[in-house]
This record gives sequence, structure tokens and C-alpha cells, in this order.
Amino acid sequence: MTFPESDTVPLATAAQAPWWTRAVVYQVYPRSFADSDGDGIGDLGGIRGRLDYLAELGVDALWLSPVYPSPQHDNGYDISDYQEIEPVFGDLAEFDLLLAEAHERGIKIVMDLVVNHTSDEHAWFRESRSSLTNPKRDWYWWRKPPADGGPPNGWASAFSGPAWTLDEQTGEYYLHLFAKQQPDLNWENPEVRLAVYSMMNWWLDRGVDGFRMDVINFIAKQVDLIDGPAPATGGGSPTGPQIHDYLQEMREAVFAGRTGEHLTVGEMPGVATGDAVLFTDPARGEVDMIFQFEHVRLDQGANKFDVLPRSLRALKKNLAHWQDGLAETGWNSLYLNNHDQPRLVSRFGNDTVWRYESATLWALVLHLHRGTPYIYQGEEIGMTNVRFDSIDDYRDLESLNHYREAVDEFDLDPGSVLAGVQTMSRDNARTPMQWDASAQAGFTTGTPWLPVNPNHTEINAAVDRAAERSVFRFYQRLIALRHESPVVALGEFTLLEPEHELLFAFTRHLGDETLLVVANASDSPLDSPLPVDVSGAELVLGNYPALGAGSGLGPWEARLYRL
Ligand code: ISL
Repeated sequence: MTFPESDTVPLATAAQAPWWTRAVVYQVYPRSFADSDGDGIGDLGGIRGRLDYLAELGVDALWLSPVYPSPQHDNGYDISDYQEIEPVFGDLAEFDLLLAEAHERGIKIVMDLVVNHTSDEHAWFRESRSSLTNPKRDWYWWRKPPADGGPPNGWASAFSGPAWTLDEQTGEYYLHLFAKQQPDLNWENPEVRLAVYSMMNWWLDRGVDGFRMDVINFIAKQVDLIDGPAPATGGGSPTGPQIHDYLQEMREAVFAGRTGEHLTVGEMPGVATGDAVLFTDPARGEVDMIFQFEHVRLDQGANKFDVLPRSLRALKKNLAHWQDGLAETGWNSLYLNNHDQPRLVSRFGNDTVWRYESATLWALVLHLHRGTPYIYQGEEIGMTNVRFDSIDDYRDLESLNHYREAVDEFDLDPGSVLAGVQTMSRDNARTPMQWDASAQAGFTTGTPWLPVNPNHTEINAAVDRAAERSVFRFYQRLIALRHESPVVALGEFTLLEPEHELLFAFTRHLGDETLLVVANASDSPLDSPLPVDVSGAELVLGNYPALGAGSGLGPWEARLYRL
């Protein structure tokens, strides 16, 4: 989006702003959302059965984590067929039904596009690995062992161990930035790119509304680091400069000439604001917005399980840095939760005594930033982290590989490694959706693939929606606000009191309207006066039943004023 230099975007411009500036997206993790056939794994029928719930919440689009056939080493992020539905989840007819019934309710469906890598069971990789001369050999990254026989370079897989695996059959290594069952596609090969674009077109022709693109900046490799003289070390792969060409080519091959409302959001670990502007500048035609990682890495040390103390100051400054960085050109996505992150109320709030207040505080703060907010299933009812007592209860390969490596290879204390897993494991987000207080939280009539959080007897959608203080209804109001109010969607963002350790305060400004958010992100009352005089201002939304007598804020109290 390119806005005029002043903060006063005329209403005509607001009306012309893309639909996703006013939209809220809800992420469904299909395995854990709702199970319609009792096999303990969520499915498309389960999602269809909950569309009224989602319509009532008011979201504009669903992002479905992968529903394609997959050996499920990484819960579907290892795809073995891009143009089918995983039988455990349903079939294409069931998918079409879900799409139609979502569209009837005005809800769009955005697919997960995982094309940095395929499953090692994808037909493309089976062919590629079958011989040195197979026509698909060059669809993946194969390299001869160097003289010492070791891997071609020192890159580590994001899921522990080296990023290269030696394939016995042909005696060469293949690259996998993630698990060894997730070989990286070679995007240098134009045949690969055409095959991906054709698959994307097939889904769009079927009626889907866009794509969330998994680690999309990783598709472009720095080839000189693979083949160069100095063996590179460290994790991952810095993005190659070809990324912009690839994304522009994709836009041209897939979206150009299509009418209708689509959404593209690229997941891009490691990207800074300057690059983000290039990726999301509408004039360049790459993606509509990106998921960046800076704010969710602030509490991580050497690796994600090495948990650092959290600092509100660092978090709000980082979010403000992104607000400023993309204020003139480009667009932010807003998230604190997804299927890879611990639950926000446990991570940034207080998930016991102040659960309602801190869940709604973060909701208000996030949804009042400028950008498109994403809600992860269960966030809208204040679901919390789970805490399994044994590593054997965890299912996520990232957690399991990390534990094994840390304990077996690095000889670290199992208790402290487990503590890191309990705090940061992706399984915190993946326990089944808590619909009600019944035996398996209303998620399944069978045995769930991952245990339900024992706190489902108190924390669930049925209880929350009937409660006086309902997290769900708070989200409902935030979503409605964004739909109704151009200042929420488009207004200029200004952070107040950046150095304050407890107070999160900012304004949004558009035309003659100014909104003020004040939030006390702490367990103690904050007695200092608010940073802006609010006498005569309208209180639009707050998470306390009545305003306290004093000028300050109660623990985890958050308010939205129209000045
Ligand atoms: O930093 C990372 C790797 O260097 C990780 O944060 C990684 O980028 C991130 O976890 C990427 O996540 C996505 O791709 C993974 C999948 O397991 C995740 O669920 C998905 O969101 C591989 O497809």
C-alpha cells in the first residue's frame, strides 16, 4: 500500500484499500480443530461443522495448515501430493463442500503452500533419487560428497542435525533445511517453478482464495554458499537474491489476470523491515504481506528452547519498528500465536489468575496495530500452554529431535532440557481445540492424537462464551471494530512511552479521528497517570467491568479510547 505522506488518508483511499486491510484471518490447524469421525484426528468435516462458530466470531478468512496427503513426519508440512486431500482429513469432494459452505458465510479459504520442500515420498523426489540421470534429478539439491566424505557444507537442519543426508542409492547428498524427510526443491530449475505455478492455478481454479507460503524466502538459495570454496556453517540458508524474481514470476504466472479477492502471505524467517518493504510493495507485485519473526525471537537464546527473560520494552519497540518500517509502503501481518509458537497468554500474559485480562489485553494491543491480524485456533478462548511431564508425551519432531540431541549428544541435564520444551514446544499450540468440558473437550469421541489439555474442564469455548467475561466476545468486538472503522485498519501508528517497562500505549490516527490504547502488561496496578489526557474521551472497549476510581490501570487492564 502506498499512502499519501500525511497521516490523513482520504476516505476514498480507505475505500479503495485492499480487502485484507480490513480483514482478520483465523488459522485452523486441521489435526487439532475438530474430529468428525472419531479417529482422534481433526478433519475437514470437523471444520465444516464449526463454520457457524467461525462466522459468529466474524473472521473473514481461514488459513488451513496443510491438508494434503503426507506421511505426517511434520504434521503435513511434508507433502507427498499437492493436488489431493490427505485421506485422514477427507477427500476433494469434502474439500469442495467445505469451500462452498465457507463461501456461503462470506469466509474465504487460504491454503498453506509448502514448496520450499516436498516429502521424501513425493513422486518427484522418488524419481529424483532413483538415478543420477533421472529427468527429475535436478529438481532437488544433489551434491557429490567432498573429499572428506562429509556433507557438502556445514548447514544445520532447523530440526537438529545436518541439513544434508547421504542417499545410499546414488551416493550423493541431498539438501533439507528441515527434516531429512523434507528434501528442498531446486527453484533454480524452471521446470520446478512451472510445476508449482500450475499446481497453484489448479487450486485457485477450484475456488480457493489465496496462499500462506511456508518459509517462502528459503526457496532462493545462496548457491555460492553451497558450492563455494569455504564451507558455510550455521543453520538454515540465507535467502538468495533471486527471491524477488521468483515471487514476481509467480505473481505473473498465477495471479495476473485473475479477478476477485485473493490473499498472499509469505512466511519469511530472518527478514528485516527493509526487505519486507520490497516483498510487500504492491507496485513490485510479490506478496501482500509477510510473517516476520523478530518479535517472537526476542525471548530466545542460542536456540528456541533456550528461554530468555521477556521484556515488554523490547517487544513493543520491535513491533513499533515494524509499524514504522512499513508505514509508507508495504503491509504488516500481526500475530503472537500460530501452530509453531507457545500460547500467547502463557508466554506474554498470566495464564492463571489474570487469564481473561491478559488474553484480552494482548488481543486489544495486537488488533489495534496497523496490519492484518491473525488469530490461531483457541486463542479466541484464551487457551494456555500444556505441560506434559514426560518427553514421551510430546509428538512434535522439532521438540523430540532437540531433546534427543541435547541429552544424548550434548549431555545436558534432562530436567532442564524438558523445561525448555515445556515452555517453547510447538505442541503447546497443537493440543486439541477445547470446545467443552466433556471427556476429550468435545474434540473427538475417540482417543486424540495428542492429549487434550487437562484444563479443558475450565477453559473451553462453551464456558467462555457463556461467561460474563468472555475472551471470544472480546475478539468478536475487535473484529467488528476493524470492519467498521478505517482508523483501525489504516490509521497512522505512534508508540507512546517507549521506555516504560509495564505500560503499552500507542495512538492511531486517521483524518480527524484518533484512538488511544493503554495497557498495563503486569500483575500489579499501575498508578501513574495515563500518557494522554482522556477526560471527555469515549471509552470504546476495555477488559475491566468498570473504570477504577484512580487514574491508573488495574493488573492487565487494557482500554481503547476515542479521543
Ligand atoms: O528458524 C527457523 C528455521 O531456520 C524456524 O523458525 C522455521 O523457519 C519455522 O519453524 C518455519 O515453519 C514452517 O515451516 C516448517 C514447519 O515445520 C512449520 O510448521 C512451518 O510453519 C517446515 O515446513
